[in-house]
Amino acid sequence: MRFIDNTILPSDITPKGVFEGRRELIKAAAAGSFGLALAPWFSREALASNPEKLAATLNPAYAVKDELSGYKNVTTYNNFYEFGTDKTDPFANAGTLQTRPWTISIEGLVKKPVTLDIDALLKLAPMEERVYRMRCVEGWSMVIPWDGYSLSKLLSKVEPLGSAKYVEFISLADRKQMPGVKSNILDWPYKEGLRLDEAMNPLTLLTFGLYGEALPKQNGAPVRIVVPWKYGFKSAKSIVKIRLTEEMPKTSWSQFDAREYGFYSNVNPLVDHPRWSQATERRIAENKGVFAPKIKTEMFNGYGDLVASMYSGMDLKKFY
Ligand SMILES: Nc1nc2c(c(=O)[nH]1)N[C@H]1C(S)=C(S)[C@@H](COP(=O)(O)O)O[C@H]1N2
Ligand SMILES: [Mo]
Repeated sequence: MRFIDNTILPSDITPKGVFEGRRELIKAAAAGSFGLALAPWFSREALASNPEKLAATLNPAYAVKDELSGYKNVTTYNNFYEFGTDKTDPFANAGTLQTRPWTISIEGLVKKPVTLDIDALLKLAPMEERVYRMRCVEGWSMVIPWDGYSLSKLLSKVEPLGSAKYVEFISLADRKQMPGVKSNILDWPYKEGLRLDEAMNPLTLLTFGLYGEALPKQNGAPVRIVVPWKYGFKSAKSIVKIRLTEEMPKTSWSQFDAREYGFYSNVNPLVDHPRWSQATERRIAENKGVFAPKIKTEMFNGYGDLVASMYSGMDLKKFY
């Protein structure tokens, strides 16, 4: 079964394939090195194929003080089902993703629909660096410095109509570039959504980079959404379309199993996933790896002061 915390242990890595090319080598070494030291020849360039610098200014209002998870963990242990369902698959397989040329179309219930090239998007607003806590629904969490700007800056340019109530995010789905799209585990393209007020909340980040560099392909290059008070799957990667709608959009994970993955999916330690508790999380820190102690999960992932008012009067057990 997928979407369970299938922690990687060094014993999961077979020696076969270790010398079958650089990405394979790095994948095996990176996965095997949870708890081990990084080989000296490892460079950041080896972990990301596109280490283009982004000039971003730290926004201290949105920078948590928790220990960072470390570039290697952030870029080698994650989910991106378009490239496979194991935690090391995105890093091993995302090299085939073409991130230029790239456009995003913003359409639906807006006054000024537009298709924007990635280079225009990068210049649309000043780039900020924000350090966010990220909580995967599977029970692990990371602290990641992201680079981007509030999605609201883009949405206000297209002028949402009064009838717009939701925002849908659609990721690229190209079998030629994304080997995982051949499997039918999800209904492709990957689709996510937010209520319009959630999408306009300044915390919701249109994201182009991490650690001051362009997003590595495995983290959703060249542009993605980051919504830190919700479970990680709400933060759609490699998006090509943003659509404003009146009806609540269907999302890939709620289509997969509506009982397990609701539309809201706010981080909530009081609402368990049907198959596991959400009360605690394993915080992946720079040098702790899989042996990191569990910590208590916070309501709204600790962002309640910035987001709780959007849900006042709502039964969050019903609207999970
Ligand atoms: N298109 C797409 N976006 C996706 C996913 C995916 O499989 N496909 N996985 C989600 C999940 S489950 C998580 S936890 C985060 C991980 O983001 P990160 O790898 O940058 O930490 O991406 C989310 N966005
Ligand atoms: Mo996740």
